[in-house]
Amino acid sequence: MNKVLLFNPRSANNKFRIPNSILQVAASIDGLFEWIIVDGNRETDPYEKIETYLKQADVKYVGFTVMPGPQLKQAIPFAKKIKEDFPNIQQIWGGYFASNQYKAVLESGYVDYVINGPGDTAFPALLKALEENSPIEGISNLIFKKDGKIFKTKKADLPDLNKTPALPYLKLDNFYSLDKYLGNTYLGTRTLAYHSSFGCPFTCSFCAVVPIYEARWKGKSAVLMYEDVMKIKERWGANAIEFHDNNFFVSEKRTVEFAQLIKKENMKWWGEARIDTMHKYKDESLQLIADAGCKMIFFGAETGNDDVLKKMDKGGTQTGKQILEFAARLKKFNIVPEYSFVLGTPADSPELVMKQIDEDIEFIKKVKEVNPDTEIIIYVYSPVPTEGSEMYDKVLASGFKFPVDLDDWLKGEWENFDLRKNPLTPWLTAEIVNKIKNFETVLNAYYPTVSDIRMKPIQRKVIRTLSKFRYKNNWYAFPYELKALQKYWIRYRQPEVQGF
Ligand code: B12
Ligand code: SF4
Repeated sequence: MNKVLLFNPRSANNKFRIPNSILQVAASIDGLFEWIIVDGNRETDPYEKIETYLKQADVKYVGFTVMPGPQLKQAIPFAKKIKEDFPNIQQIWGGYFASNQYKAVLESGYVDYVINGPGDTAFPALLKALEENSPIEGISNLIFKKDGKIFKTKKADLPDLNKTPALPYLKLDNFYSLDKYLGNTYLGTRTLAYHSSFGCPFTCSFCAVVPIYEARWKGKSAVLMYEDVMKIKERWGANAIEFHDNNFFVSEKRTVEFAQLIKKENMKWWGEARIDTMHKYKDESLQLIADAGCKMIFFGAETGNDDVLKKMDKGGTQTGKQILEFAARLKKFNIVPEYSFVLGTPADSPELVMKQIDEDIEFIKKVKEVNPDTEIIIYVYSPVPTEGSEMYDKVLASGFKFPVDLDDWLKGEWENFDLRKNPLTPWLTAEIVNKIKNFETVLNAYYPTVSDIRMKPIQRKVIRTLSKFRYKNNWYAFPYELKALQKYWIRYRQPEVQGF
């Protein structure tokens, strides 16, 4: 039987997480095909490693997982080189970038198939069909090119994570010691990255999860999650968990059950949620979650402006008032809210865009007043192809276009776009982008993130003192002194780029 090589391109400079995407894909073919993993995070020259494996003639398929941003730096040139050096190898891409930008990926000529969303049934089905030379048109979640045209098959129901095969941690450990995947973070010295659900039931118009999951969510049972976590705790000594779900807290019942189980294990944990969902949680549930080790929760606050929240299709119930109330409420339970804001959404005129940003800055400062522990993450709005949404229609009408050529995604400006730092959207002038960035610099200086555990108390004190005047007096322009300190002295790590 032909072998499969699974590649996780480099995504972080340190604190490498368990490569859950590729591991879940490996689980789906485990026992059916022999597979090999190459993790770009753990290799100094991953291409050399890939080449060595490919020269062992029985590897016929290479699967890449690709999210936008830095992973493209290895994904694109490596796929190109594999096509040149090993033209008989079939290349299959999956992950958020591949699914959302499938046209550029397939038109490149070096990627043969794209798995659109979960690969749990599509990937083994595709490999089987290719091995047997049978038709692929009936396989769900697949995108491919035939006779010069791109075909997209229908989406299957979400996989039931209670039934999908367990992740092959032991096999991964044979390739790369699992030990080194348990990072020292704000949560604990040995932090496990765990993914317990697919999708999200909402349809926020700026979110890349929407075109892939189409407002569906399916979670693993609390008991299974607990059992998985315990396996890693007992064998490898995990003492904290980062839940990598898009929306971990969708079900209060599941969260409470999990909290009851994990409470006695003395583990700290973190996950992502919605404010309107969690504001409906009972006080007893929030208390239990806190007692069970939940230290911080990431929320998409987005903006304090109710009209913009509506335009973002933020589920219909989130409001500026609620965002503030909830930050204050979480303080009582000693859970840190990590609020993310999306600044720079389209408006009818440049003046209105600027006005909105000024109001958002004011609002973020209000959040800090009601709960100074709130961690603030600022993104500049970078469009995702959520076809049919009002916001995306506005984006297209403005003349914005995604690159057509896959290689263009490697250009610096598109990397900044992916990192949601500079979105290249026609309505954002350099002045506006600078304003957002300068405010972010001053804010991060006055309130350095607690998640950067390498920062020394003296560094926090100095930068806070230096930025106080600027923060208090709304003077954000040209904060070069703070930028220099953050870059050269503190080496400030933004949790949204590198993780905790
Ligand atoms: C972990 C993670 C990271 C880690 C990477 C960790 C690592 N491996 O070292 C860190 C923190 C570094 C990171 C950073 C970024 N990330 Co990130 N990240 C995630 C996160 C939370 C989990 C990924 C994961 O493990 N999923 C679990 C697996 C099981 O699910 P999956 O990836 O969807 O895989 C399934 C399918 O997609 C498919 N599939 C995936 N790969 C493959 C491959 C093959 C061959 C096949 C057949 C199928 C297949 O099958 C899988 C099983 O069903 C996701 C959100 C999420 N919940 O997925 C965001 C996410 C992927 N990240 C995202 C982004 C934008 C980024 C950044 C680029 C920007 C940012 N500021 O957030 C940065 C920069 C990244 C960098 N340095 O490269 C976005 C992508 C959005 C988009 N526009 O497409 C997501 C969706 C978060 C979000 N909701 O916005 N990230
Ligand atoms: S709630 Fe979060 S994950 Fe869900 S669609 Fe909105 S932004 Fe995306």
